[in-house]
Amino acid sequence: MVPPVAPGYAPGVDTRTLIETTAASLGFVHLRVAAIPPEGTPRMQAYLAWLARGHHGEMDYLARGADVRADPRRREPDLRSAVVLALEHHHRRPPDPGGLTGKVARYAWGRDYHNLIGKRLRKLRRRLHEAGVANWGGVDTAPILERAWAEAAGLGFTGKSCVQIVPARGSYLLLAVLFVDQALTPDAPLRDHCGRCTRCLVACPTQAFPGPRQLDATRCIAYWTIEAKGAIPLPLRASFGRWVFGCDVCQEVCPHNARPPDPDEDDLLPRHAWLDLVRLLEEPDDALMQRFLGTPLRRPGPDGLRRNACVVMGNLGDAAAIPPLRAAWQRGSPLVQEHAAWALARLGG
Ligand code: B12
Ligand code: SF4
Ligand code: SF4
Repeated sequence: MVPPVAPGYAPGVDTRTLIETTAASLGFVHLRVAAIPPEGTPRMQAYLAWLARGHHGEMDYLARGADVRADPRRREPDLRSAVVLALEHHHRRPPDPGGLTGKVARYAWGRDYHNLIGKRLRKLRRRLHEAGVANWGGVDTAPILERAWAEAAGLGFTGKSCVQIVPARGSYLLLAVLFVDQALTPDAPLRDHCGRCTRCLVACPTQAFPGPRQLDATRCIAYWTIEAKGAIPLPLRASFGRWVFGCDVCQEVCPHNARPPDPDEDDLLPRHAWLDLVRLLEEPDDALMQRFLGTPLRRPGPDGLRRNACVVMGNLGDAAAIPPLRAAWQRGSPLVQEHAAWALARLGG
């Protein structure tokens, strides 16, 4: 249940307090503020270098809206401050059901955060408009470099794994950014808390980090199982292990995530922490998409999910996967057929 929006805006309440009370009433757990610097978005050079290296792969949408991403004032000239908000999704993984099942990254266990946070953000924006505060922002899909703003606002520090980490709370965060037309009191950025640790860089199953705070998405399991439409490169498949959607390895090994998980928030209950791989292969498209309605699991589409399921089945080394893989190889789409053939070859089937 989302609590109601904060009661009426009392004259004399400063804008930061209004934003903080409203955001807290909407369930945002973290909030920090950065001033928009004269030169625009922080870390923009690192972002452009990342694009130039082709580390975004097929995610062409990231190259679009570059002018607004570089400076949100190109969209709304009066914007002065960035308000960075976050929810936590630090949940306990349900026990391994065993058999032919695959793992899902934590952020995708429940309701799609685009909807969940988007709804809360719309309420916050409406409240600010009522109070005469012009604003613009979004969650994930707008051309906003969210982690760069989170770093500048001191919401977290940038781990060597690229993720934003709140000291003592961890990195299982979902971010949103709201720009406002007022000069709010900014927060100070945090210092680096990684020190000499390199666990994430070493643990990444596909060696997707060319260096600290650099990620080649074209090697990342999250990229291939969620974003990419085509065939997963052969040399990477065996490294995917049991990850059928997303990957949490670089976060699971991080000492900042060692605290006990939170009780589950209603909307992010771990409904889909493990997926039945045979069901993914056999369920008709409509039923599959209906089952995952309102969750991030719809993003790869039915054949993307089946492609991922074939890879995990190939990795499980269980002969029970051979009959469903054969069926997929006989009647699946060309993408699914090719991944089923790979898995069958790996299982000796
Ligand atoms: C594209 C994308 C991806 C791609 C590429 C990820 C990447 N590392 O760039 C893929 C599909 C691989 C992906 C994976 C994941 N993603 Co993603 N993704 C995005 C998206 C849409 C854009 C990110 C982007 O612009 N990347 C380009 C790179 C260059 O930028 P960046 O890492 O974000 O920016 C930092 C670096 O430039 C860094 N930097 C560069 N040089 C230097 C040098 C120094 C010294 C320092 C300190 C910093 C630094 O500073 C910037 C600020 O931190 C954002 C949402 C958004 N609009 O921002 C979500 C987002 C980053 N993803 C998110 C999540 C949850 C994930 C996954 C955890 C999902 C999963 N479990 O499978 C993984 C994590 C992988 C990882 N280790 O980063 C969250 C991150 C939450 C957090 N705590 O950080 C975001 C913010 C979505 C959200 N609204 O919550 N993602
Ligand atoms: S999400 Fe997984 S594959 Fe991607 S960088 Fe982190 S550990 Fe590597
Ligand atoms: S695992 Fe270590 S190096 Fe990686 S982000 Fe966490 S503290 Fe930093």
